[in-house]
Amino acid sequence: MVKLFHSPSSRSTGILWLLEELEIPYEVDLINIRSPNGAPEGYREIQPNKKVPAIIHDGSIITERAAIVIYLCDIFNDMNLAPQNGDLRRGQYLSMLVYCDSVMDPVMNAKMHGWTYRPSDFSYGHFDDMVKYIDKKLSSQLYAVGNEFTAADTQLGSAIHWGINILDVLPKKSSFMNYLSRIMLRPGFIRAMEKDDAFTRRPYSDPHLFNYRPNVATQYETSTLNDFYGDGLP
Ligand SMILES: N[C@@H](CCC(=O)N[C@@H](CS)C(=O)NCC(=O)O)C(=O)O
Repeated sequence: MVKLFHSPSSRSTGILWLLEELEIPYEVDLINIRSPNGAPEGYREIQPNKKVPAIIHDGSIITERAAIVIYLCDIFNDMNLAPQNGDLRRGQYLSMLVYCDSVMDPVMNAKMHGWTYRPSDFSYGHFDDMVKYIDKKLSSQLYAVGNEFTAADTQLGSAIHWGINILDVLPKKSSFMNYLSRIMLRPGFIRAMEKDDAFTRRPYSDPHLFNYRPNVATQYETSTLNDFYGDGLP
């Protein structure tokens, strides 16, 4: 059984979405990253920076979103969400997964916080280069890797969803909006949003007694995507 360490409406939501797309059983342990001191200190044993997501599977702890996606899809690929070694798309798939975390995420945050820096000084470069690259890609293909949905779309889709619908930092380019309308209507995305919505109304684990709470993911109240986004649904 996979256990996901998760905080609702955060970077771990993309992994929750992936788990829904994979259609595998999983448990969720809610981690309160938003308390004044962040996640409980004991959680550092799972994630060294006390960040979500993290997963435990078969006694292994896996951290970092790209690594979690690669790990899960290499083991659970019944839904065919990850091009395997030998598939010409494998390189694009891996590159996009890492690009989402190591370029898109930091440049969007730098932009949001109004940082000025020399793009050549930082590995993630310039926000505008990222926008041009992703716009070009999504103008010529339907998904992150060609015209078929892959696990990379749970990460690219999450980044674009956050960038447009939550942080309002990405331009509403037609390539981005069309892509969002494709991915946000997926049953896996809708289920993940419904669960996340229900999680926001659940009490967290006692921060002083960090423990594993099994099966909370299977007990959730239902809501609709419209309830979640209101009029903001693209
Ligand atoms: N490098 C990590 C970053 C994860 C991350 O930034 N998580 C945020 C969630 S939005 C977090 O847990 N922040 C809490 C904190 O830093 O205290 C990954 O890609 O998995």
